[in-house]
Amino acid sequence: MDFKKKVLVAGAGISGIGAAQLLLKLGARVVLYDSNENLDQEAVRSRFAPEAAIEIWKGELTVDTASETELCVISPGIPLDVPFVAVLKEAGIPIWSEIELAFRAGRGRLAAITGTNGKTTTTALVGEIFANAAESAFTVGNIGIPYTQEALNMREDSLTVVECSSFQLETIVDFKPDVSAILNITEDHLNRHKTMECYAQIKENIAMNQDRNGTCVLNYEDDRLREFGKELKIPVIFFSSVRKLDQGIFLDDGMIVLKQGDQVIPFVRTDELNIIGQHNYENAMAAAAIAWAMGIDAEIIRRTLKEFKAVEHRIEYVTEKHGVVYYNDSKGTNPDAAIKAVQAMTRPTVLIAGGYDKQSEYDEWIETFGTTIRHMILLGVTGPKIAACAEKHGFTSIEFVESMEEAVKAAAAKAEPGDAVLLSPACASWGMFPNYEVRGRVFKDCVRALD
Ligand code: UMA
Repeated sequence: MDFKKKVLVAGAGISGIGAAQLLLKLGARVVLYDSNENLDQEAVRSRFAPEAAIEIWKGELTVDTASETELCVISPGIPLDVPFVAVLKEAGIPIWSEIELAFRAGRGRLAAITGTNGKTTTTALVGEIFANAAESAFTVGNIGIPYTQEALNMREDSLTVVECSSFQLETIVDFKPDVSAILNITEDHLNRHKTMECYAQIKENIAMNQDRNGTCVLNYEDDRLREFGKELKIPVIFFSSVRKLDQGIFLDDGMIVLKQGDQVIPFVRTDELNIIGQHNYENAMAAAAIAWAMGIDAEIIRRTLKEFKAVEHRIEYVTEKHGVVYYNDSKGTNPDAAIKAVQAMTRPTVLIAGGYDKQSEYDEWIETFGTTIRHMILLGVTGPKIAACAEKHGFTSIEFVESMEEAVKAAAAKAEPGDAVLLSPACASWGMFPNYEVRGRVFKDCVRALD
């Protein structure tokens, strides 16, 4: 692959910087472009060697400037309907996802995981299995480490797992994992992808270049994915947490079991796992199936499943204060993820929710509150919309706050010994925080600062 060309990298966040650094190493001339007029160009420039062949542009992109470039590598957070993308398309410039570039530059074997929920936990779990199985292993992608940042460190014997968001899968071309997985598809990011059909199709792109040497791992309990799997022309491993499958991975009396042909491979009992809730059993099953399809020894998979602890921000235990247990589920960025957190609560719970508006519907989430959620504290622009929806469903114990600090103090005042306080917003963090990780850490800091 010839990278001796002028490449426009769109977006100067961590993906854009990773992509630009990779392209420079491959000999490209790079323009790092960001539409943010207030971008600190000096700070971005300082991420690169002084002699690096890079220009940094910000603001509006015109057809004249765009036409000088031969390829655009786009960051996931940039929607494809923004004006400068139209300029690039008009100039006939190919647009690659940042993961497409990394895939072409990387080496070794690759597992790729997508889904609306559970992908970070499953990716982290597969990453640990790979780290226990191989001398060289990488866990990259939406989980927070740009794939481009690590691509050139990969070797022929490396095992890599990449967490893929729909944003990243929207502009893949030849991206071809050895094993792909789609964990579930429920409503999310409709403000960007417009329809469920479009969102689902983008997720299904993950398997579009695979051939019979590859495998796709799919959730049998997701109607759309079950049909998708039946039509795929490549080997499929289905997983199910609710029924025993003729072929695939499922729960047999609390034991995670894989059946392939006449082979029956028991992995671990669910009570041997450190991650709780049915959705986590699904994540464990998907991870075991992915690792198995990658050729990993069953004993290594078993050992890692038993050792693995919950990832940060996903129903993460923070601390106990005055008999109240605090959980950080900042990764609950959509109603479906937030439902899983409500269902995992075993105590009466004070819920902190609200955030950026992705035009989600909240009815199903509020219907799961039952007797578990006894009070809700709302912050962010979605607060009034969530409150209106909750009141429609007869849930009225609601208060509004302006900041996370205020939310935590209000929750501590409301919670009684024996209760839980759960941050599980059902919304993205954007607008109030740069990302869900910062939101989760601010929450944890506020909790620790309580008397
Ligand atoms: N920008 C533009 N024009 C635009 C929009 C944005 O120039 O129209 C610029 C911004 O000014 C900013 C840069 O793009 O400077 C930000 O790029 P980005 O939003 O792609 O963010 P990165 O820092 O590169 O982080 C991205 C992912 N972010 C998003 O998809 C929004 C991170 O996922 C991911 O961890 C990282 O790449 C490494 O792969 C975060 C996320 O929220 C965690 N993901 C969503 C989710 O999980 O629901 C999809």
